[in-house]
Amino acid sequence: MASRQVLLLATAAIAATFLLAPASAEVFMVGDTPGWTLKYPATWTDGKTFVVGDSLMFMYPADKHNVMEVGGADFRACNVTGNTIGTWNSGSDTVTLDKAGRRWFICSVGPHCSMGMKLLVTVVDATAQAPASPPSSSASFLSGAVSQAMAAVGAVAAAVLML
Ligand SMILES: *[C@@H]1O[C@H](CO)[C@@H](O)[C@H](O)[C@H]1NC(C)=O
Ligand SMILES: [Cu+2]
Repeated sequence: MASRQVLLLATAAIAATFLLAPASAEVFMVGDTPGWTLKYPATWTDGKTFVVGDSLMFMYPADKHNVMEVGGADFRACNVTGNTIGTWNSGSDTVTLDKAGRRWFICSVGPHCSMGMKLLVTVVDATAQAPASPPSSSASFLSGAVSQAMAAVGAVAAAVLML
């Protein structure tokens, strides 16, 4: 009897971890080790999921690069004189992904964009499928947590299919 309760508690704890995981915003270091430089790897976004509330941290020598947010057409053409949505140039810039959808970032210095300093992120909304009210009893909390964890897995699967 006691071991069944321990098992239930352990299961609830694991389910709660899944439940709480999407709430903690992630900070992504753009490009990881080389950062936002000419060595920025084109494959950096592979396998990553960007959720609303996460943020991008661009680290680079401020005298050599910058961060410019543009639209899709200007991104594809590396048009540094197109319509600018935002510009950052401190060398240590945090950009919060505050809404779902696509965002396009380039470096507007010289030919850097065409040399590979361009980043497209697709931001997904993980809270869209959260339940409206918190469950009351521990049993319904458990099933609620499990179903939300399943919903999160489903959302990621759907996001992957949309790419
Ligand atoms: C760049 O953007 C400007 C302003 O929208 C536009 O006039 C120009 O044709 C664009 N150049 C390219 C190469 O797309
Ligand atoms: Cu640059």
